[in-house]
Amino acid sequence: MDIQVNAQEKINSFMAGLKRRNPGETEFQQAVQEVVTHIIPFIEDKPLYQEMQILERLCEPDRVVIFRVCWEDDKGRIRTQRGYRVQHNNSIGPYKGGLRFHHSVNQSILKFLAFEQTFKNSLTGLPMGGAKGGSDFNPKDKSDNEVMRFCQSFMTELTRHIGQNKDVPAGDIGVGAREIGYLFGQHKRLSNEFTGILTGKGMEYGGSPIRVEATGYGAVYMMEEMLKLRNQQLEGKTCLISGSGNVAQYATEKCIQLGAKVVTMSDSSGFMHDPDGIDQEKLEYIVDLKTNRRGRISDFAKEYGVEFYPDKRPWGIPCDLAFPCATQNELNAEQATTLVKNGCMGVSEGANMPTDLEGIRIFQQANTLFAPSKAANAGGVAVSGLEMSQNSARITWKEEELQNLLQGIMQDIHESCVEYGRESKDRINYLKGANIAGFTKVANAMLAYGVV
Ligand code: NDP
Ligand code: 2IT
Repeated sequence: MDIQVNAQEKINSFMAGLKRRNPGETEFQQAVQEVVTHIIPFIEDKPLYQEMQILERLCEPDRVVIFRVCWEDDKGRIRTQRGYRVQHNNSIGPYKGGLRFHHSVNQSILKFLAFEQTFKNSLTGLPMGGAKGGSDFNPKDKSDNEVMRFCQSFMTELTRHIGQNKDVPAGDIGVGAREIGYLFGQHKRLSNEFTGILTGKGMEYGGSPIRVEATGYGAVYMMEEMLKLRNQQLEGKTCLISGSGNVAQYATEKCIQLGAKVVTMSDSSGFMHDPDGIDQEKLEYIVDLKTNRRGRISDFAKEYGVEFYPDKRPWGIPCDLAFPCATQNELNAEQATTLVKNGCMGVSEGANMPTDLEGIRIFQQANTLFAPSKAANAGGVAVSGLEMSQNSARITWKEEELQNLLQGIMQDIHESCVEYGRESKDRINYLKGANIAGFTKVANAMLAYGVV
């Protein structure tokens, strides 16, 4: 009891200091809170971590680079955007993490993502540190030429900060195959070198098989592993998926392949409900609509005569399983309560931090299977790590090999969560497990380096 009170006081005091030093950065504060809630009690009886201020150091990014990005739009007007790269921690490998282009991007969001990435990358078992970057540039209403000019300007500065052994960015919201191509092309031109400085590249120029599919597939593999422990399987389950971008598309595909029924997808304008379930043909329509035609999910609802709910999220539809795959804080306590009430037995987070702190509490109280993003969506960066290995060796592995590696990595992550997160025979706190397993490897590397 005393130990618990003591730990709670330490958490409160730690968070008060963090909030003071990072004012207004609510997403960063939220991500840290989610982690220290488990790490502070874990290090209670480990004085070395405390003396060496490992947790304090882990909550301060190695550096935050902020830069101006100027570009010219199709009307000849000069536009000014802000670019970022948050290099959070490189104790176990080069900085690694995606780039996000979205009008909402700010320092708080990128610091939370880089912080999370450090734990996630550690969980994969591969040698990668944590980083994140991006810009408040919105590629959605821009022409291909505008996106190209923006990417070239962005890379002209970013190029100073990255390198195959230093920092290897990839995609995230608003950064897909098109943007990676423009970014890689500009880096190649500036450096006069062909090196693996980005992942998620096209197959013609150093990409890896199944990188596109990896995040969504991985989130479903994680769910499959959790269900197995309860003698359940995906087959026959009704699933809600939010988002309709890269992660949502391939989570849907894997659900379909494993015999589950996906009845919703969404975008920033609302969600559609297809009670018959999205089949492979409908999914192909959605992939083309969202990726190539850059359309809206409401267009799918019109085309297939299903209901579209403007400005709403899908969590009120009864389901067995939920996969939030759009963005942070898209699932709150009220929506979590509705999901539990409607019989939802599992949640696997394809997006980063989609469930807020209160929502997580509701799932944990109800003993809902809950795979937090740093574990559930780690398949994407894991295959990015494998892309780096292939680039270093200048070879491409076979697709089948990568499929097996991805599945194996997700199984290992699940096992680590169970090892560190088991609270009783039938209760596993996957968030606690992921936090402690992710922390331990990075922390021990930091101890080895001394005070740096
Ligand atoms: P995409 O840009 O391909 O798709 C994003 C999807 O989310 C779109 O449907 C978009 O709708 C929707 N969305 C974005 N912002 C909002 C918002 N504020 N409110 C409602 N909907 C929104 O991105 P990804 O699929 O790559 O990324 C989705 C999530 O997965 C993010 O949290 C990302 O960090 C995470 N992730 C991605 C990985 C990857 O490999 N790509 C790896 C691990 C995690 P619209 O079309 O209207 O913009
Ligand atoms: O959040 C993430 O893990 C990603 N956007 C993928 C990062 C990567 O380097 O592949």
